[in-house]
Amino acid sequence: MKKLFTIILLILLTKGSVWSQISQDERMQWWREARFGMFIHWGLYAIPAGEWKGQYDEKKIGEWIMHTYKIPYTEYSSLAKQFNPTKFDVKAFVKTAKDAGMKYITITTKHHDGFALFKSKVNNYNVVDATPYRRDIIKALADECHLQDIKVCFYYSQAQDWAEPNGWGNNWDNFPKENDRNHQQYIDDKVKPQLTELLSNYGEVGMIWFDTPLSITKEQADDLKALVRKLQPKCIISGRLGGGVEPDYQSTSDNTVPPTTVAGDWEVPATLNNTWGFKKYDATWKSADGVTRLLFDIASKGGNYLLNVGPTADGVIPEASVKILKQVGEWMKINAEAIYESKASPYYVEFPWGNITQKPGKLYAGIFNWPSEDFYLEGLKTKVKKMYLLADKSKKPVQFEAQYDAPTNHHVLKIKLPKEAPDKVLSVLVMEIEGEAIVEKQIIEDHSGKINLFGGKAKSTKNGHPATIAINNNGGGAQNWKDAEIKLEWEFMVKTPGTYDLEIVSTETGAHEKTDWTGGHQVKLIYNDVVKDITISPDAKTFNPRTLYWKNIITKAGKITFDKPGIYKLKLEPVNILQEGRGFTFREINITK
Ligand code: JFZ
Repeated sequence: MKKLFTIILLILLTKGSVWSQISQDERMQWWREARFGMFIHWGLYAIPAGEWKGQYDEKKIGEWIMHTYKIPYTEYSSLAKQFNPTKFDVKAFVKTAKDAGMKYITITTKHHDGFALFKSKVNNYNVVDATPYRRDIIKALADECHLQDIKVCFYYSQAQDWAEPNGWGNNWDNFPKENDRNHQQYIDDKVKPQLTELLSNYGEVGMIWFDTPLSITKEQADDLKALVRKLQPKCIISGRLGGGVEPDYQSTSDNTVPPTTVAGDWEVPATLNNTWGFKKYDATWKSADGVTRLLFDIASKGGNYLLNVGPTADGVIPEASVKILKQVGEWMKINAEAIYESKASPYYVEFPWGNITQKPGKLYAGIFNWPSEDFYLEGLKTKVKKMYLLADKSKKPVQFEAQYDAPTNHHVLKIKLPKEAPDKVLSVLVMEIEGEAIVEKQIIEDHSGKINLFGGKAKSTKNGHPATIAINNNGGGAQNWKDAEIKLEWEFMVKTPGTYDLEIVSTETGAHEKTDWTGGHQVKLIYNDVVKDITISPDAKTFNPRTLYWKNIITKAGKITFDKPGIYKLKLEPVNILQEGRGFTFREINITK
């Protein structure tokens, strides 16, 4: 008997440590499979809705209104007396997310203004204690999500808190100077107790979405991570924890989609218009088509899409948002197989026609630029057994011809698509493949006579040693390339001799409300014995459907001639990179027939 008791005691004692330890893959599994979630920014800021004492600003995000107009806490907090979202229908919120095909909801439990949408015993600046509404919105949402089997996740601003003298960010009230504040006191008195409430009182929480970790130290971040792990080991920690402490995944800059596949777990937080919190005059809605294409593109690069709604003060998700998400949901009803549980494309760079997601044994080519004639997929070494359109329930085979050019060791699939695309937004062509998808590394002229020298595919060196330029600014170009010592070189295959057009592409970047671009950089393009001196100038601007806000800037660089088929090299060597702004936001060189 005594032995049995000892065994039971041991099991109970180890439960907290052993059974609660789950692997990173187990923790991330639901999130990786989900691919698509709803962000909700809701709070007192929905009352002014972008206007303060007759002041408006198109370029300022709604949830920052207290900061934008330096509204004293005493004045701003009085908004709580007006917060009474009587039209709030939590079932409608969850239905909107589920109908769009979203698998998780991340709601602001406390944003930078310090106001909590949940009952907090440690701070009465919250929806239950400080408003006529008096109900715990987070509890309502958490219960409904659990009931409807959709993950509930909590955004929590762990540093900025404009209601707190020891929080970060409020430099307009009579608070201590930032450097004299006791940030640790703020974390101990509000952040950790409220995170404990959120992770103790609302059932299983899918994720804590931390944000703007202003000068959060490593110790503070470690502390917050340990607290989440202790209270709910399965709960995911988002990318903006801070302190250089490893979160469970990375967050891109807002509305920023990388131009390539990106390894690991990452997520794009994005708006449906130009604000997170509701603004009564922001009608800059993205199109459902654009959002659907971004959903596919982000998944094709291995990421998740966290798409935002900003409910009004009376608790309603704007009709325009609901409409867009409903249309995305219509597309998902037919094509979700290409999104859920999908992995990134086997290719590194996106295609002009769309992109590719994959699952074991299948590639899903998502085409938003439907070809008027034969469709070509170049560089896939893997044998394709069958092709069909995902929208075609009968899986009628799509005819294709696998071509192989021995001299260049180049594989081309020539595909006979139907004249009309099954879905003008984005049509998915399924390719059943034999084994793993393997693609050629060599850069080869494609069937249309285009050679794409993408920045990320160059060999980059400084004084002969490997050097890197990060190709991941908002528009997909180089991030702050200011070192003129770094040189790029590509090797590529030309199939058709002749004279081609040469253009250098750089990108806009910066806050989407005020994008910027710096030209005037001087570079040399060197190929064979030809040297071209080019000044980066805005000869043309093109819309990039992946970035929506940040355009591609085209610099015409004249012609380039190849006398015979074969392997060529081209070098881009900066002569002078202007140091102001964000440097040379180089993206790629295109050589086109
Ligand atoms: C932050 C918040 O300030 C904002 O109100 C909203 O909640 C958004 C989702 O997150 O804004 C950011 C944070 C980080 C970047 C951009 C905006 N970033 O890293 O580029």
